Amino acid sequence: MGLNLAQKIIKEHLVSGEMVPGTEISIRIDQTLTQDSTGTMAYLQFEAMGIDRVKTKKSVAYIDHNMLQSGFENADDHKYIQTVTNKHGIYFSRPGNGICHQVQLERFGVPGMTLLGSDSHTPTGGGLGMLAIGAGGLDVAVAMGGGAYYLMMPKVLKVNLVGKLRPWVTAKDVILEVLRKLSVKGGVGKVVEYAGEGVASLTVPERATITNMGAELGATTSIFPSDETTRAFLKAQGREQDFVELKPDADCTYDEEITIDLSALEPLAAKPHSPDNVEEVNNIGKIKVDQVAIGSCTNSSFVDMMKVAKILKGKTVHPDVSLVISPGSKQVLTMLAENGALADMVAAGARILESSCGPCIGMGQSPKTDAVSLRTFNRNFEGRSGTVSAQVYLVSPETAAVSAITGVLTDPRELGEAPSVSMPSEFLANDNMVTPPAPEGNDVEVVRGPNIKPFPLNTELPENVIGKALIKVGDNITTDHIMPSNAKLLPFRSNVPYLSEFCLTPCDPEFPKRAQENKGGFIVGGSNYGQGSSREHAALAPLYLGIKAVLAKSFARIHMANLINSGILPLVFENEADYDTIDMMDELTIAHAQEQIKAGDKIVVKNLTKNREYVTILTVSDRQKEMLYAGGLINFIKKANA
Ligand code: MIC
Ligand code: SF4
Repeated sequence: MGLNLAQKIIKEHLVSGEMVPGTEISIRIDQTLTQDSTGTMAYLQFEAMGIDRVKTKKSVAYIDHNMLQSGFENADDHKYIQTVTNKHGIYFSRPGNGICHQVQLERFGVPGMTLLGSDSHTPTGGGLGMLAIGAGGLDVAVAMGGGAYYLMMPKVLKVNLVGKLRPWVTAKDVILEVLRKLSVKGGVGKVVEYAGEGVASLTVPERATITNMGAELGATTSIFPSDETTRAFLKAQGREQDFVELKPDADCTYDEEITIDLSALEPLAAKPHSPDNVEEVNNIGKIKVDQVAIGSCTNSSFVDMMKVAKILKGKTVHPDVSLVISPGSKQVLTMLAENGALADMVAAGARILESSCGPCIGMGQSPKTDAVSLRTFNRNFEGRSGTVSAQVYLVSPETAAVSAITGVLTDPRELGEAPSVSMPSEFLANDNMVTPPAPEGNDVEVVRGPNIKPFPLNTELPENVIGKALIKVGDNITTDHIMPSNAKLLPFRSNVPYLSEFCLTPCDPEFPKRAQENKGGFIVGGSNYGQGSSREHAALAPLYLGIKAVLAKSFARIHMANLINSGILPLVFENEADYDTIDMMDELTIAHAQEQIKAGDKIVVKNLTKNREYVTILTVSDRQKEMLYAGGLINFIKKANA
C-alpha cells in the first residue's frame, strides 16, 4: 500500500521504531532553528553536552522575539547566542533580519527535509513540503548534536481542499475554519496533511499561514505537497536547486479525513480568548476597534503586506484606532520600501515596527484597558497581549486593514473590489544579515553576560514522591499561563530562578511562594494542559520550584515532552471525575514511584487528605522512563556517557 506524504518523509528519516501510530519513533533531523527566547536555554544545554560542532545539514539561530532591549538583558542574550553559534557551527540571523519562520521559509527551507525548531510555529515550513516540528530547546540541542528526535508516530489527518477562495477570503480564513471544525485539541497526535484540487490555488506563503496555525490545533505538524507552485516560489527566491516534487502516493490512505470547500468560506475571526472560537466576521457585527496589529509569523509575507498597503493607500487610519504593522522579514520590508508600498502605509497613519514578533508576544503595543484588538497573529490567549482585559480577535490581513480604516470590525467585502497582488517572480534575496559560523570554532570566545544563569537540573526520582497539590487549574491552560511572557519577563529567559517567581501567577499569584514554602509538590490541571508554545521554561520554572508531577485530564504534546525532559511526571487521570475530588493543599503520594513506572503505564496516586486513590496513566516510552528515573534528559545523557 502507498504512503501519504507525512509517512513518506518519516520513513525516509526513520532511525528507530515502527511507523505505528501512538508508538515511539525517532527520526533524523536535517535542519534546526532556534529563536532568542528559547535559544539561550537550548545553547546552554548544547554546551552542557560537550559537542564541538553541530551535525545537522543546516542550523540557524534567529534573534526575533526579544527585541526591545529595555535593559542589558536582551542584548546579553543576543551576544551570547551570536558567539556560541559562531563557535559551534550555527548560522546567526541578526536582529532585524526577520521572524524565524518567515526567514526560514524564504531562505532555508527545503521540501522533504525535516526541521526541528525550538518554537511551536516551526510547522510553518510545512508550507514548503517540509516535515517541520516544534519542540523544546533541549530536544533541539540534542538534534544539533546529531541525535535523533523522538516522538510518538502520529496519525495522519487529510484535509481535502476543494474549490477556490473567493475574493477577500484568505488562507487565514481556511485555517480558522479548520480550527472551528477540529478545536485546539483536534490535532493532538496527528499530522495534518493538505491535499485535493484546492491545493494548487494556494501560494507557498498562503500554505505557510495554514501550516503555521496548525500549531493551534495541537498537531504534531502540518504539511502541503511540494509542486510547481513550490518550484516557482523557490525559483523566485533564487533557490530552484532546492526544489523536489513531493506528493502522496495515489493509493495511500489516511487515518482521518475532512473536506473544506474553499469556495464556501467567508471572512472569519477567532474571538476572545481562543483560536478555535471562530465565527463569520459578518455575524460578529461591527464592534468598535481600538487597535489593529498586522504581522507575526502567520501573516507577514510580502503579498500579505502588499494587500494591506493597497487597502490603506490614500486613506487614513480611523482616529480611534492604533494600527501597527511589522513586516515579517528584512526581505519583505526592503521590497515594500523599494516599491513605495511602505510609504502608502506610513502615509495612511500606520506605525511601522521592526521585523520581529513584537506585539504577538506582548513585546510592546499592549492595548488599552478593555480594548478590542484585531490581530493577524495566531494566538489570542487571555493576557498574551500584555493587557489582561483586552479582547483580541484573530483575523486576516485584509479584514484587519479594512477595519483599521472603518474603526469597526468590518467584513472586507464591503470595500468593493479586492486588491490584486500577484506573487513576485523574483524576491530580493540578500542574506547579508545571516552570519555564517567560524570555520573553526576553537578560538571563538563565548560571551556570557550576568543575565545568563545556569539552567536547573532535576535529581533522580525518589522512592516515594510526596507533596501537596499546590494549585488546581482548569482546562486549556496555556504555557502563557504557566510561564507568562511579555516585555517585562522575556528578557529573563536565561534566568530561570527569576522567572520562577512568576510561574502560574496568571492563575494564582501566590503559587510560586506556596511552592517554595512547601518545598515543591504537585500541579493539578484539566484537559489540554500546557497548550501553546514550545517554551521549556514552562517546565523548567516548575522544576526550579520543586514540582515533581503534574496530574491532568490530558496534556499538549510539546509541554508533555518538556516535562519529561525535565524529569517531571506527566500523569493523566484514568477517570476524569477524580479531578473533581482533589482540592488545593491535599496531601498526595506516589509510593514506590520507580517500581510502579517499571511495572506498566498505570500509576497510583494516593490522596492522603481525602483517603482516596487515583489511577493515573503515564504514557511514556521505555527511553522516557529511564529519563524520568534519572531526573530528566540531561541527567540521562550524562549517566549514559559516564
Ligand atoms: C509563542 O508564540 O508563544 C512563542 C513566544 O513564539 C513561543 C516560544 C517561546 O515561548 O519563546 C512558541 O510558540 O513556542
Ligand atoms: Fe513570534 Fe508570535 Fe510567531 Fe511566536 S507566534 S514565533 S511570538 S510571531
